[in-house]
Amino acid sequence: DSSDVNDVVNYTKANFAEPNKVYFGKAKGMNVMYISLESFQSFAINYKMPNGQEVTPFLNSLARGNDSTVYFSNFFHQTGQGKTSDAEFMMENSLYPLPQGSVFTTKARNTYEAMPQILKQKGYESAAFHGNTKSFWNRDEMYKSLGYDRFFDSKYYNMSPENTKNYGMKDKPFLKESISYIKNLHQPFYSKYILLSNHFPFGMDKEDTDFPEGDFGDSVVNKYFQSANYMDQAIEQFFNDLKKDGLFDKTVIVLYGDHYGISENHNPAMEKVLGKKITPFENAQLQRVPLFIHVPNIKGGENKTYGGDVDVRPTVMHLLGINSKDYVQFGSDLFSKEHHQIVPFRNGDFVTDKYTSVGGTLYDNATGTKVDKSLGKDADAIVKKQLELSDKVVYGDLLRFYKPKGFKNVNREAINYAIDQE
Ligand code: GP9
Ligand code: MN
Repeated sequence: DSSDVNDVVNYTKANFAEPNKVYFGKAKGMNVMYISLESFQSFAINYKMPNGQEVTPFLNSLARGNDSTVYFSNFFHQTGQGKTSDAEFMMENSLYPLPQGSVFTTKARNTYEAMPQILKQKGYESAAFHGNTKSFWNRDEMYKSLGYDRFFDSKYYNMSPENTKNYGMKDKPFLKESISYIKNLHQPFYSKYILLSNHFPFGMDKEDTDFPEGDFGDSVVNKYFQSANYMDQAIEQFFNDLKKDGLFDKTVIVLYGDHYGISENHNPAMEKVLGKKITPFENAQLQRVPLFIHVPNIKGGENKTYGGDVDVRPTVMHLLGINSKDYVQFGSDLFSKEHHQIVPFRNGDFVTDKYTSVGGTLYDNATGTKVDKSLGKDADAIVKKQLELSDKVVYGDLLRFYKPKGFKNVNREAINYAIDQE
């Protein structure tokens, strides 16, 4: 009830990290785009095939700071069984997904105070783009609760056999066709694009790639590089289209890997890729996914701050000049000097800037060796507390009882994604 929500609000306010003045409001009034990079893990950034070819030359250029982009190299996914949808959930709510099952499928009717609805009050139109059926992960229900005005699903795309593979639209035609819808959005807009083609088991149609397969004795790992290279090209094409259309310089673009693509079943091949043994410690390090944030007119480059999905919402709100203090949030602004460098995983393991905890064993990040677990005691308590409070919010639908200043609830009845509403 409302006393439970008070505990949560008190906790999140007490842990608020003040915005960094250098970044606060840097992107005020600008458009926002989130691009979900399917199954994309950080080990592929700057990775070179045995013949010397970079897998993701375009994303590598962003990692160097090109196009006013900041690259977070110590960023981790925090997803559970809800995979892509869990990452979406965290990005927009700064809450954790559920310990079992998917919050999108089981808690879509809750009250949320999510990015699309927050920005609606600042005059933004919101739109989600996804080249597959709208009911996948129950998105058509959940997106209403998040406040999305528009949802461009498979009905809006040319789903020809050449344009699609197992999970729907291939990234190049998907982003190409999205451009015409983007141009018709009211500005400023808040939007997200769910890429699909770099999905397990990563096989591609021959005509879509001339990039070499890997030779690591495992078809999934071998094809991952090809498929990641295709996604890299699709993003470069999209950036060029945005530049041509004059959108690039008035848009914040957040690109993030949604979750791991290569599971522990493929460790023998991944050991060849990485040239080292994949211990429980190394497996936790492999949960790094890239986070890039393009902000017009800022100085780009690598940022080594440790963080995870829940930290993105306060980071972007502060870039847009909206103070997030009044909102229930478990993350903190990655640019803040007070940012908490503790990254909880959904199973209670965690990574900090110094230590990694896996199954109750603590490791030193610098050496990967076991250390006395009392060194991680404080972080462990924070991780447990955060997951527990977040679960209370989601299971108890507690945001019903708390409204941040100036926030207006979503009116689900006023939202309709049927194509004949156009
Ligand atoms: C499908 C996409 C892929 O819409 O979300 O599913 P996932 O990566 O979550 O298995
Ligand atoms: Mn996914």
